[in-house]
Amino acid sequence: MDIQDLFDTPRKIGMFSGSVAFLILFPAYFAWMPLVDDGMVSGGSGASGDWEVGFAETPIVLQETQILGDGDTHDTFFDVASEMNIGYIELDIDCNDNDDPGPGFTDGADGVSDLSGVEGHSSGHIEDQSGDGMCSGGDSGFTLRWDVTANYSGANFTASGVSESEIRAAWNDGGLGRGTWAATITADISSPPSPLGSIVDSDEEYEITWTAMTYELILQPAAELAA
Ligand SMILES: [Ca+2]
Ligand SMILES: [Ca+2]
Repeated sequence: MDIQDLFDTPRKIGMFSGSVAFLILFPAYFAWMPLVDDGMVSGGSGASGDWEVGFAETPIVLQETQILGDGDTHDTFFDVASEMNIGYIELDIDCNDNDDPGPGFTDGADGVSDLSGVEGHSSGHIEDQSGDGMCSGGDSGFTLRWDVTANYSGANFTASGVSESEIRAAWNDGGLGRGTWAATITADISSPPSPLGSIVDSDEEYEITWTAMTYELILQPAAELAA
């Protein structure tokens, strides 16, 4: 067989070209594969290293307003069901008593939670809390907060010498915090001690805000940022 027989039809030329391509690509493929196995190409999840850790937050908010007289109570409920991790749950009560002329006789509020309907209640850091505060405007009243993910702040940080799976194990809510968060708010109305007192001020408006801060963990190898 001479060289003419190798290339005497277009089909034989095509087969020869395909063989050449295979001879070049095959060694290249096997030279590259060990890099993937070592985690040098794709960065396997088991590799330790430096990571930029961030939290992409999405708040779930429920707000209601209640007008309450002295000693009145109001039960408020917040049903939480999230596919994402829950960083924290917050209950904020705001009020601003401007009914009384002059200083003094400022109204107040107090509240106590009932977390018996929450997954993880009393198993760790999801414990009932109470609070109180004056209705002096701005960020007055009181705020209760529970970290569902332990030590959650939402602030970015750099983790050194740990694997991706170790970070993901440390930053998740463990499936806790789902269920019905409840609290009872009680109004404390103060008015001048005169027959007209209750006409001057007999109630207060309370703004009740529940927030579930959910998040997605964002991990980037620190080396890639520096490059
Ligand atoms: Ca008052
Ligand atoms: Ca008032």
